[in-house]
Amino acid sequence: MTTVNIGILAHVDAGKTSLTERLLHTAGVIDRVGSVDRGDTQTDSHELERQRGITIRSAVVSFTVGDVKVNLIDTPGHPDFISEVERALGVLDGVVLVISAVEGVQAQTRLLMRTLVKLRMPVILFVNKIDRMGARYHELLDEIRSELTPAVVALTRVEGPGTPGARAFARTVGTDDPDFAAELADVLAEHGDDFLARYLEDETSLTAQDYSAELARQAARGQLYPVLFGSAVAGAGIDALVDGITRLFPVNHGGSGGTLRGTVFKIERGWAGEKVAYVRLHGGELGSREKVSVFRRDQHGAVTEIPGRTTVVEVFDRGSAVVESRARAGDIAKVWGLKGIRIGDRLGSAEGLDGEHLFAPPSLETVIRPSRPSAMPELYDALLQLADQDPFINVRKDDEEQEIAVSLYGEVQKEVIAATLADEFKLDVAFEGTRIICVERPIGVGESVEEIDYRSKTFFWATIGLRVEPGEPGSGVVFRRSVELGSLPHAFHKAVEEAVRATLQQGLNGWEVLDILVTLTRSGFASPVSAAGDFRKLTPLVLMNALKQAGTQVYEPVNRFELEVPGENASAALLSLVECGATPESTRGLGSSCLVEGTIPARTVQEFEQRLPGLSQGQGVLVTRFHSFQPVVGAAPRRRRTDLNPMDRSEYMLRAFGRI
Ligand SMILES: Nc1nc2c(ncn2[C@@H]2O[C@H](COP(=O)(O)OP(=O)(O)OP(=O)(O)O)[C@@H](O)[C@H]2O)c(=O)[nH]1
Ligand SMILES: [Mg+2]
Repeated sequence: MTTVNIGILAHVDAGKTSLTERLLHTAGVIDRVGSVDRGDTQTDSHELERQRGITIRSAVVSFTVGDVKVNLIDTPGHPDFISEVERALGVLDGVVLVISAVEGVQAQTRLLMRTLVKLRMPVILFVNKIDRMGARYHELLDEIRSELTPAVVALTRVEGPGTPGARAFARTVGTDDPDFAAELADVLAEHGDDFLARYLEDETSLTAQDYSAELARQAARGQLYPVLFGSAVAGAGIDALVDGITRLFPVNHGGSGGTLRGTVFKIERGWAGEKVAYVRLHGGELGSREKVSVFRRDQHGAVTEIPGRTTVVEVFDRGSAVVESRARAGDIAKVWGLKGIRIGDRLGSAEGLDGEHLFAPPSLETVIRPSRPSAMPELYDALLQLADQDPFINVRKDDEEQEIAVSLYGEVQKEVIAATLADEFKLDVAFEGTRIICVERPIGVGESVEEIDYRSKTFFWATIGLRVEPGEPGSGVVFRRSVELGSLPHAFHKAVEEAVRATLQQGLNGWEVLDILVTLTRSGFASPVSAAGDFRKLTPLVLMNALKQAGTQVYEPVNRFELEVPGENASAALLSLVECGATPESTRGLGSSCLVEGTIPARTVQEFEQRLPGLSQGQGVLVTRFHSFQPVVGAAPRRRRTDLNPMDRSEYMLRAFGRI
């Protein structure tokens, strides 16, 4: 049996979950089509998803067509949960990108399609909701060509769009659709030289099978995007979609040779609170009670290998059910027994750990407090468990201030975190507003030295000199030494480097310091009294002194935005954007709406979002994503008045011991 792993992606409410349900029904996995509106679908299985009628976490289901097993990942469409989409994209063979036949191409659709094109991912575009009033066919195809990609061909035609009885029919070469062959040949010619040559030589010699084979070849390479129309709710056009999924995407033949290579893309808690990892196998095999190496990149960029052993390995079998079995290349497996497992880990091989993020990380953060102050440890523990499922929330704890902060994409995600803490952990929490995450960069050069003082009683048995200066843009933190090699034992050197990186989490204004070059200019130790701890504790003091001399500039995040509003509201929207500090760069008509693109400071996105329904009769759609950092003009925002950075802590200790 062959396997294909597909993802269903789209903007919010396009019908991904409804389509998943319909596919499961068509494949005979479920007897009755569940409904998002009733809250009884297979993939929106969490209480919160059912209450809200939106998908929050991606979910895996499986069905079989002929001898092809299809593992399907239903993803959330709301931009606050884009990290779920990112993780799914790393394990897919193909994507069904859903577009509503009524609402058409949305800003989120453009963002997703751009990413899919960049990844060269095979994509089928499925235009859903042809049964709804206002559904379009030719106009929508034009919209797809101009807004997404010209490399498309419609494989279905529609009768009665916009009516409950709308039906979709597969277009075939050489029948009652005389234009189809010419239209298909035209798009196939772009990437099919041999095909084009044969077409030009004698087009009548090409059979329907020739067209179909060339179409499958180009679709599987992400060179051509077939468009299918249908309705998830009414069941129209689904057979053609199933046919496309099994014929147009590259399938895995399940060879079991080679070394184990797997990607962990989802973590769940089992009944007893144990971790269950969802793993896509790219190579090799994995079974129950087997030893496995887990590879991970730590926060300092080093790859670590952690030994583990599986207890149970299950593969998807029909629907969301799983059966215990050996997982083979191409499979998606649920793996029990790997205790410390995290999202993004690799099994068997470190290959693929270098992957860059496809979408920007969250640019907002908030402090969370439990309503019962004594529940801080429980809250921290609960958030760490949530971070296993979504590491982007990046839980941070300040012990001295008894504060916990998390990173966020937006307000809906915040509400979901609060509801999850209440439902699953019985914790009531309050948030301390949402603020943007800034960064600091050094603006000059600074240097500082602390020597072991043999005459007076030295507090730290370590000599450290550090110089800081601006690094290359995008270089993060670069640490190097100018002191001669071998002068400092490895353990001490490592302690300095680790302390440098930890200290730079909070610069002069409390923000992470980036694009900085730190050089170890002096070092010394007193044998045998010096210990790594001396270096670890003294480094923050020296580094922060150097940083103070260098000075830092605080940068705030700026997002790119795409705003779609009804034409008549465009000027009001533009005015409001400018009031929010945005820079609109282009404006163009899109049917009866207007599309504005530009940049907006992340700090005003929320304010603009609140204004938008009022100035667009609830019809405006705004999508923003991180673009760059820009220097903050005027007073630099400090992370928290209460934050004691490591420098202050060391200084405090030294004062306490009478050293300064
Ligand atoms: N008329 C009609 N309504 C549909 C169709 N497909 C989905 N819907 C409705 O559209 C709404 C959203 O459907 P979902 O399946 O939850 O959409 P989704 O893309 O999974 O949404 P998120 O996961 O929250 O992004 C529901 O009210 C569905 O009943 C369709 O083909 N025709
Ligand atoms: Mg959904």
